Amino acid sequence: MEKFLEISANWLLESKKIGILTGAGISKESGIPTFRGEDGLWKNYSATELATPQAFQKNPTLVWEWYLWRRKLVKEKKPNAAHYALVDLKNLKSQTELITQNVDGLHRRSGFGKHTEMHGYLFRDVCTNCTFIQEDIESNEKIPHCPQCQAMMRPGVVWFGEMIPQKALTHLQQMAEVDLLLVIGTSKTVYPAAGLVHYMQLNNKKVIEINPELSSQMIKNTLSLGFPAGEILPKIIEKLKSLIKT
Ligand code: BJW
Repeated sequence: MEKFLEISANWLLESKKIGILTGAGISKESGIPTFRGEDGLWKNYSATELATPQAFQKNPTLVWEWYLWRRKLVKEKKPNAAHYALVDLKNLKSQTELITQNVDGLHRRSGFGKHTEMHGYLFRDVCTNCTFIQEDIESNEKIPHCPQCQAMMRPGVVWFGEMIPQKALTHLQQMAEVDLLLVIGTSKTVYPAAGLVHYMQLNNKKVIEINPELSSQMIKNTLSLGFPAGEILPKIIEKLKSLIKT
C-alpha cells in the first residue's frame, strides 16, 4: 500500500487543478447502501428500477415510499472519514472542485462548501405542475402536495432519461480541464458522469480511482486503488501533508 500512497500524494502535490467525482460508494462506510448489486435492493425492488420516471408514473406511492425511507435512513447517518478527507484536501489544494452523483447531502454536511450535486438532492421536493420547489420539509403525507397548486410533488432528483441540469453539465465539462481527477466510489455505469472518466483516460490525463472492487495497480496514467474510501483517503491526505511540510 505504501507505494500507492506515495504515488497518489505526489500526484496530488504536483497537480494544480484537482477534480473529484464521487458516487454512492463514498457513503457506504456511513451506512448508506449503494445503488447496484445486492445493496441496492429495497422490498425486492432494485434501486435502478425505482429511480425512473416510468416507475413514478406507474406507482407514485411506491416511489415516494422508497424516497421517504431513504430520507429517514440518510438523516440518521453522518459523513465518514472519506468525506472529511476531501475537505482536508480542499484546504490543502485550493483549486479543488467536487461533483457528486450522490443525492444524500453528506458532502454538504461534511462542510466541503461549494460543489455540484449533479443528480439532485434527496431532501428537495419539486412540483410536477408548477415551478414550486421546497427543501428540508418534514411532512407526514404519503405523497407531498404542492402548497401553491395542490398538484403532486416529486423528489428533486434526476432519474434515468431525464436531463442533467445545465449548470451541472457545464461544471462537468469544465472538469475535463483538471490536471488530475479523483474518482471515488462509483461503478461508472451512468452517463454523463462516466464519460468524464473515459475522457480523462482517453486523453492520458491523471486519474486516481478508489473502489474496493478494483485491483490496486497503475496502468498508464490511471492509478487504481482497491480499498474502501474511508480507509485509504485519510492516509493519502496524511501523506500529502507530510510532503507539503518537507
Ligand atoms: C465503494 C465502497 C467504499 C462500495 N469506498 N467505493 C451515453 C451512453 C449510454 C447511455 C446514456 C448516455 N448518456 C445518457 C445515457 C442514458 C442514461 C445512462 O447513463 N444509462 C446507463 C445506465 C447506460 N443517463 C441518463 O439518463 C442521464 N440523463 C441524461 O444523460 O440525459 C440526456 C440523455 C437522456 C437519454 C439518452 C441520452 C441522453 C440521467 C442519469 C440519472 C441517474 N440517476 C440516478 C438516481 C438519482 C436519484 C436517486 O438517488 O434516487 O443516480 S441512478 C443512480 O446511478 C444514481 C447514482 O448517482 C448513479 C450512479 O451510481 P453510482 O454512484 O456509480 O453507484 P453504484 O451503486 O453503481 O456504484 C457504487 C460503487 O461504489 C461500486 O462500484 C462499489 O464497488 C463502490 N464501493 N463500497 C469506495 N467503501
